[in-house]
Amino acid sequence: MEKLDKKVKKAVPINEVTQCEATGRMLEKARRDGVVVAFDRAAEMKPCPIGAESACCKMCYMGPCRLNARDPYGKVGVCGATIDTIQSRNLARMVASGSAAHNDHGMAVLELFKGVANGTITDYTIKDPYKLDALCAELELDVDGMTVQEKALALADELEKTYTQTEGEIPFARRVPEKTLETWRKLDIVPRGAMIEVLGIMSRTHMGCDQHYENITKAISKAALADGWGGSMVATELGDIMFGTPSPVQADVNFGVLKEDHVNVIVHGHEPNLFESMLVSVSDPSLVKIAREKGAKGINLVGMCCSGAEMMSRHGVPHAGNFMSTEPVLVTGAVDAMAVDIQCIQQGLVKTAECYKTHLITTNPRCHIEGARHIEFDEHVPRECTDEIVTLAIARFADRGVDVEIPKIVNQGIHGFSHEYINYMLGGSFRSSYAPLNDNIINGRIRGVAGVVGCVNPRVKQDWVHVELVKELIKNDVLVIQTGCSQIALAKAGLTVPEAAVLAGPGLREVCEAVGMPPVLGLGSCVDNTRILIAATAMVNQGGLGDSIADLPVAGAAPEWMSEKAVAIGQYFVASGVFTVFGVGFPTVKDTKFHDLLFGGLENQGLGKWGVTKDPYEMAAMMLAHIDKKRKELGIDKARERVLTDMASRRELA
Ligand code: XCC
Repeated sequence: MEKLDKKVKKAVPINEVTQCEATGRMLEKARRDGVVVAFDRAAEMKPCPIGAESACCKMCYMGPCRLNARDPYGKVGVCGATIDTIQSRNLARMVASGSAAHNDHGMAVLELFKGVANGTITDYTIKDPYKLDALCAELELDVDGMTVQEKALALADELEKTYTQTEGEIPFARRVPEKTLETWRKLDIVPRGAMIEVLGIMSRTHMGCDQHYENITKAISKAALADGWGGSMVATELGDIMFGTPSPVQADVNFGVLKEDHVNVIVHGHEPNLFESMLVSVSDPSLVKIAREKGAKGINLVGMCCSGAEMMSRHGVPHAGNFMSTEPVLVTGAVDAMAVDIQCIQQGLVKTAECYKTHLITTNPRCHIEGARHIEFDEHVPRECTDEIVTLAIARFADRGVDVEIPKIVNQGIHGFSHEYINYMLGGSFRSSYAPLNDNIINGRIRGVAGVVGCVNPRVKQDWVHVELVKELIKNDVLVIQTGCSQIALAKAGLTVPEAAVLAGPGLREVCEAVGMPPVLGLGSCVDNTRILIAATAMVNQGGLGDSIADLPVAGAAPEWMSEKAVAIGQYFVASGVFTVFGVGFPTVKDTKFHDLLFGGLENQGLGKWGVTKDPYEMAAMMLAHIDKKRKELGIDKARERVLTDMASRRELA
């Protein structure tokens, strides 16, 4: 077997870098095989202390300038830029990149949708015409008497404004609770369109332009909201219309979903179109026949990262693991092909794939990787790409030439809780409603709701912060909703099953058992964080919990974040009114004006605020304190004190 030359100098004990047993076992194997993965590279590469706190500026070439985070106002850059200007410009560019990534993804989904509507793309269809009708009605489109295709075109035209409009408000601003929207208008942070907001950030953060952190922060909020209520929301909603709105499905998660006697194909990335087409290819009788002729029992399709989470939530496709497991999964030797599209594709995959003779195939015009084979995916003829990948995988199966070692660990869970399903689950088909959720929050059985989302990051123990935080939250009667790599961490920890209700506090447990739901609801991929915004809006509209999202007893967290998309997501939650806590660290210098604005000032303006801590228990305490503060402001804190001692009311619910 081909091995990497580089030796791991500092082999950190495996139980310190991951809580995922399967990933840990494959790290051991990688070390035996002499293969270096991101966990090892992280141990070798200390984070730059100046960059970690955003105290450096490279917006021009008079520097780069480094300020002293321990004495932030002791120095300025060559141009005179202060620490607040430098940090806010840096954060603005992170948000611009994160928002651009989600908006680009959303635009690709919109293009696909247009093609389906105008008949130029025939391999995909409209699977949820009811949702199409509902969206047209919500956006007040005049579609009376139109065919499904015509309605889809009208909707596509309207939603295109999300990206291209340069004046006014993005279409889904209409969905925002009235008081929240009023606050945005007062602060002038309602996004016009994603392109102009992202372009605006790149322009104003150029050397010598916007040099007031408060004004830059407004632009940050606009670009972030253009992600959450813009591009990401379009991706989720049009994805539902084309591929089906999720409802609960059982799905298997972990490395044990790989099958030694099958051809194993992994799809890793973010856009659903490649994955949907691959699903068709792996079931094609002629390809299955060839696989069988080569000695395989069949073709096994498995997801990873976000498109995996999306496919798992929609169709129950098995999921092998989250971001930090993408290299270790190749160490099994069982992966015959890994097809990737965009975002979170580590370049290190090329070397690891080479070591284990796995085909690593890039498919998207905006993500080629040096050393990887590229087979371009075209929605007009999608099977040309996906069939070719399956054919390569079959050939590799027939001649694997490496040892195969699959950790036999599989965790079953229930996923696919869309907003529509939550509505139905709580209220039933004839009276779909959030009333039972709000009622149980008001009477105190449920203390509040927390969105726990986001990446895994080798700077902290993989999955551990997610799992400990969520256990702590549910123990304290907080209902947890999840997406992305976080959802996979909890699925591996066995918390996405109804039986996990035994780990919840008495109030939440009663509600879960009455409804038959897990205390942790998986909503899908990172663009599906918009389902959380929609759920929060439904809670406001239902009544009894205040007039804006900022009034709700809810909090958010990204305990192991790493990507710029995560920062954009965090900021759109904060700007929507949610207290949002990041783990790992945060790229600002404490006790500076910009930091204080993000971590407190925005809340005084009627928005949410940021928090940061590495410790999951402290994170839970911060979120609970915020939830309790909101309960008090709503005057429902007393109800909770009563309900926890009131056995009669528990029996009544049961
Ligand atoms: Fe983060 Fe989205 Fe990537 Fe996972 S895949 S590492 S952005 S949580 Ni979306």
